[in-house]
Amino acid sequence: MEKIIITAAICGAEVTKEHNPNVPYTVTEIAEEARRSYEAGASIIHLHVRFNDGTPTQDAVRFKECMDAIRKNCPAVIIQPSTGGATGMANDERLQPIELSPEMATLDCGTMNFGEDDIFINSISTIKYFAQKMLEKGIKPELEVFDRSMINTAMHLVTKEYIKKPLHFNLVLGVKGGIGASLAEFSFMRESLPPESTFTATGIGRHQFSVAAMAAVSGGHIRVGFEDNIYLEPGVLAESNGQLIEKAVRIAKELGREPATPEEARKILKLRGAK
Ligand code: KMH
Ligand code: ZN
Repeated sequence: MEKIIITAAICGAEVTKEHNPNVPYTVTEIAEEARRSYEAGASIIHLHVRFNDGTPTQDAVRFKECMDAIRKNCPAVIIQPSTGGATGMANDERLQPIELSPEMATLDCGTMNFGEDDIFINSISTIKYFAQKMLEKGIKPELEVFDRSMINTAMHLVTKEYIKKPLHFNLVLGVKGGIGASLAEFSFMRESLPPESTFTATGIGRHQFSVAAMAAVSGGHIRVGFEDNIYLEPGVLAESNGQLIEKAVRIAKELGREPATPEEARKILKLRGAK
């Protein structure tokens, strides 16, 4: 079977040191968590950044500092900045990391309740605006879909030529407000993808590793990390993102999938830097 791309979502915008003291905030902490993830087998770092007090920011200067520090620790790794940021951020605030011309970035494909009180706003015109910017800069969008309807929205944008094939999706399962993470829900999402697209799957909270296994056996790729889950096993906080990646690698290998290097991942995803 094809090699498996493991993405490490090392920090996120919502999880804090109160949830798990090992969540990285500073540039050094973020770069160190990226290194641990890479050494454990991750080929993509999905990146949010924080100020030193933990406040999430999309500030381009802070992103550049973190990206430079990550590249120093693991030069080959693919860095995938978030354009989702945190709920409540304005569009142009969220888009700032695009100015750094990363190889990939996320493109969130719909509006939804996000947890108990927050609303994650992505109108169709917002998604088009983000997609157009990525197209102009040759940045491959990872299409973040939190529910089935968001796949329809992504396909609408393909028709309108805001997004070019081959498509790459991230099926995010288990956010409160989005689709759940059962096998039936995973299969429904997976079967709804257009042919020839690649996909990663992300299970939130206790669903992290069951969704990883579903992705591994069905030809997909895996995302794990503190952004989505802080536990190594029930009741046991992970000491680092590296531990979560190691567990994902063990699952993937048992299921016959070897982790892809960043170079292999670039080829599989047809990124602009692929050799
Ligand atoms: N922080 C969430 C509101 C993304 O990275 O593009 C959105 C998010 C998705 O994390
Ligand atoms: Zn994210």
